[in-house]
Amino acid sequence: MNESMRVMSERPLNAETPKPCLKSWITANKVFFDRNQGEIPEKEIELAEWLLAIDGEVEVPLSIDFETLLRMPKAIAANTLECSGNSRSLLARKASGNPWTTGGVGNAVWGGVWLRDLLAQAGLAPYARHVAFEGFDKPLGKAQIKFIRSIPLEKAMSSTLLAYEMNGEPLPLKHGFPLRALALGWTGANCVKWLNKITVMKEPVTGFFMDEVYRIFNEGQDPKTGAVVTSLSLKSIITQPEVDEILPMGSITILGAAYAGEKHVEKVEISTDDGNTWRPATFIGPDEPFAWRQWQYVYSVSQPGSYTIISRATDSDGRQQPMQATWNKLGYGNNGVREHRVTFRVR
Ligand SMILES: Nc1nc2c(c(=O)[nH]1)N[C@H]1C(S)=C(S)[C@@H](COP(=O)(O)O)O[C@H]1N2
Ligand SMILES: [Mo]
Repeated sequence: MNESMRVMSERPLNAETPKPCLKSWITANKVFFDRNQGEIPEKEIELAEWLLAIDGEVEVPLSIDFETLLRMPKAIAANTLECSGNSRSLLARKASGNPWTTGGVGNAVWGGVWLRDLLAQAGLAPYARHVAFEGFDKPLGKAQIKFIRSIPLEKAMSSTLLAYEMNGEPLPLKHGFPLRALALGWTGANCVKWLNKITVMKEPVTGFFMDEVYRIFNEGQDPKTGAVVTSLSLKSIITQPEVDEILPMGSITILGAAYAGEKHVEKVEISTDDGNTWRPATFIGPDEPFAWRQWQYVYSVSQPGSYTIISRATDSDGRQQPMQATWNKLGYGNNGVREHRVTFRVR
């Protein structure tokens, strides 16, 4: 696909997946959104020079080379990766951060090894509770703060992949070559790229990227007291038609995707009257844990004019996507039905 990415900043590189590419279940590597806090390494590291260190609250610290990783049993998982701030710019009340529309997301099939297999090799010490990840990208800005993040041990042991492959290709340079963490179903911030250091800890790691950002807090609230952003929120997006598209009268195929992080999307409904009445959309294609589901709905329009459609997802716990997002200072997790409405014209 020749669609071009919507670049929000060049250095660091932050760019959205092109809208038309959100219609495919797989998001191709070359159009997969980019989110960086620091500098993307200039070129691919020599695999012979790369080592993954595992230490901290372990019985035996390890140093793993790439060959060893490749010889371990391979794990494959589909996973929709979304930046915590995706859809931020669609919020009615402005929030600071990159002005993502709907393209701070993509879905891929990832190949690698389960983190639990490596942790089992190292052996967990009695006080092991958290797992911190560090990559070798260089920080930008005066403060030179490294992007270091930790996740709770339960997540590390249950559903965290260390991926060296993305959609059947070696992990591309800008997506973390040669290895990245993927806390399946959790936002991008929990998925450290260019991974070369894993530290098992008693407490969560501290620092700017854990305590000041990627937390849900309000104006005047101390960020540290806000909840850490983990699982993606339940959300549906309309990928066709596009906002302000002009279409001929007749049958209009509405397309979209829905995702729920660690939960399963059970149902997607469409409303053309701002939520007074809802009709079920039909799912199409794969239904995999941690991955989005595509849906369609055929809408017959026999009069020219302006039309607004909204979509609403329901998860396996019966929870519904909210009509309006809950605002927070950094605009994370915008999954509001109304914020994602699409208005188009028929002539
Ligand atoms: N080492 C490192 N890992 C990182 C980041 C980073 O800046 N450095 N950004 C994170 C954020 S906020 C997101 S949303 C995802 C984006 O992954 P992608 O660029 O492969 O889409 O990577 C995460 N992992
Ligand atoms: Mo992110």
